[in-house]
Amino acid sequence: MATVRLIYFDGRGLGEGVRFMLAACGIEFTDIMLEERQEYEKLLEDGKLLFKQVPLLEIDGLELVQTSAIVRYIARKGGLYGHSNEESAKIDMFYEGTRDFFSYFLKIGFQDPTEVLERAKSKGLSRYLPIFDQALKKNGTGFLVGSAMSLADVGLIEALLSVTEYFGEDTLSDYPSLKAFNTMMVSQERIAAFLKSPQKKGGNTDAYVATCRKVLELDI
Ligand SMILES: N[C@@H](CCC(=O)N[C@@H](CS)C(=O)NCC(=O)O)C(=O)O
Repeated sequence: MATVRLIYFDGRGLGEGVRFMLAACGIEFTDIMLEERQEYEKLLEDGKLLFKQVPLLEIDGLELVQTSAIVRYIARKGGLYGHSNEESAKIDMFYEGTRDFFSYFLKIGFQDPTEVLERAKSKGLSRYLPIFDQALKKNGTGFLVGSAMSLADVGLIEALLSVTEYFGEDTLSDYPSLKAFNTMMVSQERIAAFLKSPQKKGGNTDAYVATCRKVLELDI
């Protein structure tokens, strides 16, 4: 089988959702972690980055960019995109909600972590935890859409793991459906294996932030 390569950084960022989806679909992949500006420039010269941005996923002879397009490709390939157009649309809605939720955590280290986490708590947790808890309760299958795991669930567990990592497991105490979802998802065989693997990245370190700034010449 051809090698699947994810070109990103040695950190979570936008790459982490791609890693989660590859793992959930049982697709082995190699993490290519950018460290130097020249590596990024070479990708540009080779015409691999349509919008001059990473993540880039090389899979099935394709060079995919734009995180949402990447995870949807993986979801369709792995059967995690519902069983009808209607289900796929609902999965999209929930998945985009998980991205808005998760985006609070992306800024850690690029902005003052205390302020980022305060904002995540006051704006993010207060909005999204009740919504996802109610959605799970209403669907009643343990999953967000239909009766099987989908892209939406993988997006949600990625966000929830950051919630419990930064704010503690007790944060979910008032949300029984979310709490049960969290327990169920982390014990799914492929997700459990991924969480223990070195491909699961830790929180944003100073080194990760510095590398992103250097390679992409960021002014944030
Ligand atoms: N909409 C794009 C955004 C990708 C993006 O902003 N990537 C950053 C790294 S996390 C990047 O490559 N920035 C370089 C630039 O925009 O010049 C996606 O979802 O993939």
